[in-house]
Amino acid sequence: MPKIASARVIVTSPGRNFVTLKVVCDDGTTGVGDATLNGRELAVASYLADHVVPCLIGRDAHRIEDIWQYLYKGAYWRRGPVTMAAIAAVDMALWDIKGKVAGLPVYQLLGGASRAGCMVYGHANGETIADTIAAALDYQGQGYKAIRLQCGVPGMASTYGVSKDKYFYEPADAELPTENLWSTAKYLRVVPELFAAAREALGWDVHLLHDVHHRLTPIEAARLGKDLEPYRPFWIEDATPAEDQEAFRLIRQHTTTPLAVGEIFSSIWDCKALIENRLIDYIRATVLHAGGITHMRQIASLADLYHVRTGCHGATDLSPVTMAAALHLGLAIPNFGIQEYMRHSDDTDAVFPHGYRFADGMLHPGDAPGLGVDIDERLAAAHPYRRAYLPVNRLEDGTMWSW
Ligand code: EZ4
Ligand code: CO
Repeated sequence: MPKIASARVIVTSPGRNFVTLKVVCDDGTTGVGDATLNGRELAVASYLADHVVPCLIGRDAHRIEDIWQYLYKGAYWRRGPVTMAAIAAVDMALWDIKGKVAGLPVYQLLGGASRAGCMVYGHANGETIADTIAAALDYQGQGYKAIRLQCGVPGMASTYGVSKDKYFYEPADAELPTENLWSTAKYLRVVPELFAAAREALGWDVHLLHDVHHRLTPIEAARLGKDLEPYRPFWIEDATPAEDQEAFRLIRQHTTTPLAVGEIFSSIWDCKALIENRLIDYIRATVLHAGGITHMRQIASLADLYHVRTGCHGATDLSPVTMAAALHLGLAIPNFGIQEYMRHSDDTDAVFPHGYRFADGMLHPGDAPGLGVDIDERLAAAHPYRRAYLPVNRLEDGTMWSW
């Protein structure tokens, strides 16, 4: 049995910050895990290096479940994004090791492929509706079967999800948080226009998605859901801040537009009531921020009982290690729904050589043993950490709001 000999935390910034755990076994087998928490990276790096790694040395790397329980129950302090990202990194690395030792890709260890590949959605965004439609047509031309649409709000200087670059949206862009302004009234007018224009230009054979990014009240979200119904969106995401889970009952009562939530959830306990009360259709928790493959698989199993499918977060702040782990899990589980795919920059891809491939609107994790992804530590060292924050958001009168 491979014993854990050492583990190191690698912080690198090839275009954006990533925290990666590399676990090394006494037989030389290595595994990688992603521990990136956007804007709070060094907290997880310290949690891992100072508090988790010392407890790993000498353990049997094959005992994934036991190590998960040891780190979760053994810390006394449970849940939370820092803790769960750290546990996730260890968990991903151990699945990577188990796959390499077995000579099998991780999806085979999880039960084998349930489908040909994982349907992904790309991000079409633009300052104007016309710009967003042009970007969406480009994705459609590349074979995407699902596209997220975000556009600027007339009268607002900046909007969530809208970037200058056509393919890369990178919100963590400043040494101190940028201040954005927000107007719900202006926003609620433009989104239905965007969807009407999109159906006109793209037709009905492509899934269209939208991210509200936690900004509406329940009744406003209900309004948006109703207004978008004629255009049959695949989902609206994070319609309201999900710590108020009862809010989703109100939205549900008013609209048949499917609801997705959970990218900032860190455990099955954040998902449980929403799933069991049938208040959502897609759960967006990820292997990275929700405790690794081991815990995310448990969330997906719970969701499956209630016809809730996965729609895992896959923004650029989740490294290629998380993307690979998500694809192995997504390929294997019965209730995979869709996977977000915001392509990484060339610099990021170079630091994290990986085997997953896009074809026909889907990503496939590949058949290399383990996760099929690694970190080039020499290259990583050439990209030192740079502090970077997500923006904050205020209403036009200065009131602090959710970003
Ligand atoms: O704002 O990943 O659906 N994707 C998103 C992302 C999140 C960032 C936060 O780290 O909401 O753009
Ligand atoms: Co989102």
